[in-house]
Amino acid sequence: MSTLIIECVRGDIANQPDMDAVVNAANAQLLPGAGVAGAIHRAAGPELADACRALAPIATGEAVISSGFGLPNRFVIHCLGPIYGIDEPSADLLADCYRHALKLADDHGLASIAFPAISTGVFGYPFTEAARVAIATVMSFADGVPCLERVRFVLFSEADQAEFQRVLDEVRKAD
Ligand code: AR6
Repeated sequence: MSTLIIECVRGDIANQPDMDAVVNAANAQLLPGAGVAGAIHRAAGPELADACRALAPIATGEAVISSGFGLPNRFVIHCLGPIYGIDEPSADLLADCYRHALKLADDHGLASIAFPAISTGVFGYPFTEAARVAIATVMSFADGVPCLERVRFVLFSEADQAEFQRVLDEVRKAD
């Protein structure tokens, strides 16, 4: 029986000081972008982009790990989510992001990881569908990540946080 704590909060993914790692909703080149990627690179400083050069490019569904540099977190795990309507099968590719990020965190002995809602901004993934994939994937993978104690989803708006919480409660009830 897994004891993994899954929680969702409203906040900024670049300001989660109690987490060992934060996840970046990256682009293939791991360059600073808009949204999550912009916030993470701004907070981490230019050293992160330098470190990312050696790790890029990454494929859709893949995850790679770097130091957190100026962030309060030891690590950043960079995931490339699917562009909705283009990268198919989108649900499988989105689930791959979460699975690969959790595996990397566990392989590095991390106890906590914070995710944004990957692909739901610039990449256009419908929010509720993406929340279902994210939650179902983390729950189904919980037993395979013995080091991890806490997974936090960080949602940017109050409406997104409320919707994510609703889906989390729904999935828990059905479990
Ligand atoms: N903290 C938490 N969530 C945030 C933040 C933040 N600081 N900023 C935005 N969000 P996006 P994607 C939410 O576009 O869809 C980038 O430019 C946002 O409201 O960051 O995977 C990259 O370079 C949305 O719900 O990521 C890629 O090219 C979610 O985070 C591309 O966009 C994801 O939005 C990736 O697109």
